[in-house]
Amino acid sequence: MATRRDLLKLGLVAGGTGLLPPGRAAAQHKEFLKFLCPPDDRPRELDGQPPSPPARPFVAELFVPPVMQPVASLSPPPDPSAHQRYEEFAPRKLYQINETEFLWQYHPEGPYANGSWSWGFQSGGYEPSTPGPTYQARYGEPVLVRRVNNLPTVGHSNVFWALPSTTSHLHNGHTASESDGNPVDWIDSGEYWDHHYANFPAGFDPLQKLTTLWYHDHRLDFTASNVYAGLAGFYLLFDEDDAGDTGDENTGWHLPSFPKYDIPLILQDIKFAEIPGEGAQVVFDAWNTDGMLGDRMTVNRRITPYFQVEARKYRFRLLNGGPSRFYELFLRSSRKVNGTDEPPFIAITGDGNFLPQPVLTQGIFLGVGQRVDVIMDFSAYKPGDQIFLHNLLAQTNGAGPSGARLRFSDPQSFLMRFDVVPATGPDNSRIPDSFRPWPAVDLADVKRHRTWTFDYEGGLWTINNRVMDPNRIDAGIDQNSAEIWTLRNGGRNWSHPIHSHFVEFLLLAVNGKPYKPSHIQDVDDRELTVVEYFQQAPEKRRPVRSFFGGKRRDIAILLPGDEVKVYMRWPDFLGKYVMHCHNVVHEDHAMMIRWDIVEPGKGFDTPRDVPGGAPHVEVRPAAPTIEDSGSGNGGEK
Ligand SMILES: [Cu+2]
Repeated sequence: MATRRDLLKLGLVAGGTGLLPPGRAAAQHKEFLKFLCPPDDRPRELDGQPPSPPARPFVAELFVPPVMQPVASLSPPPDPSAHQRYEEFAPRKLYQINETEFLWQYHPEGPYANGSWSWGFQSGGYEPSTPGPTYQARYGEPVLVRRVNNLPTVGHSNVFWALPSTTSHLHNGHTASESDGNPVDWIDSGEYWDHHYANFPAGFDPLQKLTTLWYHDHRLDFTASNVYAGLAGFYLLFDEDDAGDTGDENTGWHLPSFPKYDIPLILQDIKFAEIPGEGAQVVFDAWNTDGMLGDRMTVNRRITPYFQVEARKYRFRLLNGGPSRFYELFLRSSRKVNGTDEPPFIAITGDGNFLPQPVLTQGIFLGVGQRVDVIMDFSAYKPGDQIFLHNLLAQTNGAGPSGARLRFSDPQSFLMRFDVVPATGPDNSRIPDSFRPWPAVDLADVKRHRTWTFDYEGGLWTINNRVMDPNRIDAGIDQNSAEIWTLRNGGRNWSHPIHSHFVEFLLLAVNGKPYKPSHIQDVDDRELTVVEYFQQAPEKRRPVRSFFGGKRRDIAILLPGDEVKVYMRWPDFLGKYVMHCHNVVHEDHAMMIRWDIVEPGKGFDTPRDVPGGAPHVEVRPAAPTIEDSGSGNGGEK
């Protein structure tokens, strides 16, 4: 019988584009894989597959993940030499989080009632969950997270289509390479990895602060399956003192208090099949390399849930958790309030950062991995009123949005329902007039220009005609320098949400036109600056049609034929990172590059092999086996 290591290798070879030089990979795989990626003008339709078992909407209650609690100590203690700048940012809190397999109840009725096999996270005295517990992190408060892989060994998990070999990326954390959750820094069942999150803004620039981050699996070739299995959760970064985003509505910006009135919502579409004797189980299509769509819309992994809200303001952190669907979100209320039954959102962030000013918007567009925090004000509603969250973007295949719109009445458009109940106390939250300006673009620091073209070749998803090879460095970036990257969609029909790790970028141009963040186009098609917008009397303000994020982001949406130009700079750490398509099915097949931050003056343009014989997996700083980790599977000894 094959050993676990053999199976892992087999898994790698099967997913395998990362192991071969690009030319050989393309040549060898072309004959076998050409059917996987259809021609540009013929994306494969996913309709026609048997639907998931029925599930009545608004029967499941929204799951709100618990808040992570620190532990007093870790045994063995963390190894300071495994981390960059560890002593300088000595952890002030220690956490332990365990990756486990469990039955998760997506819906309380019918074939869903007994639960579906899932992977997720468990910590402290909490039950395991997906999404996992939410970190309440703070600038100025470094933490260390010990992540233990307590999943069953290969071949022994009920989630048979994912790989119990894991690495966890803190999406868009400003994180040292060894703690970033690089795709090759994986651990197997029974092992652990220490992540050091220093929690300071890039370049110590307060304008580079972040707010809504999330953690998710990033295993090379298996990201889609492992995130789809449930390995995701939120990491919320608050400001360090009594100013700004404190998490307390009585201080700073007075945003609704965490965690009671500040709630993260991960949107994921899941496909189920009813298995005799096992009920509804999650279906993963390993043969589909276009992208996967589910027909059951989940919020925090409950199918179309309801949530009781007090008649007051809330902050919701909307996250598109993939794997492949794009969303455009709208609200609809059961009766007209303030003259409308289509209330707007008040958007306060785009991806990981605060906007200069809040934006009133009718719709919110989210590519996979993107976040927008919104304030929703239920204070004008009466107990018994209902507000529905809809997705009106139609999508029938992995190519991206079809261009058609769903109607509010379409059952597929419903994501969740907010049920208004009386307020239980005073609402001391406010909506500030302004947050933080964008960080500056300093063109004098630009050392290089690079162009990345996202396309496909021989059944594989490519960047600059190459597939992912973790032993090839596609870009060497001088530490502390800035660069301008042009991200180009080479396909005529495919949409790609492109994510680069470590720092957020500033948008310079979209399709050749300079990006003008100060301009908003409202629903009456008037163009006006944010300042002009807010100078209007409140009753004269009209929402924007749809909010696509601000100037600063960590994901660039490349719709068919799009080209965007972005500015980035890379201070503080050295080491290996990645850029990839966040349609995680594209990422796994193998639309990803490795780029490294190198010492100033040692940067390079032409791809080169990893020095020193290019081991597939580099020497790992900290991954000893935990004896008797308590889950019952314990891993190999
Ligand atoms: Cu893509």
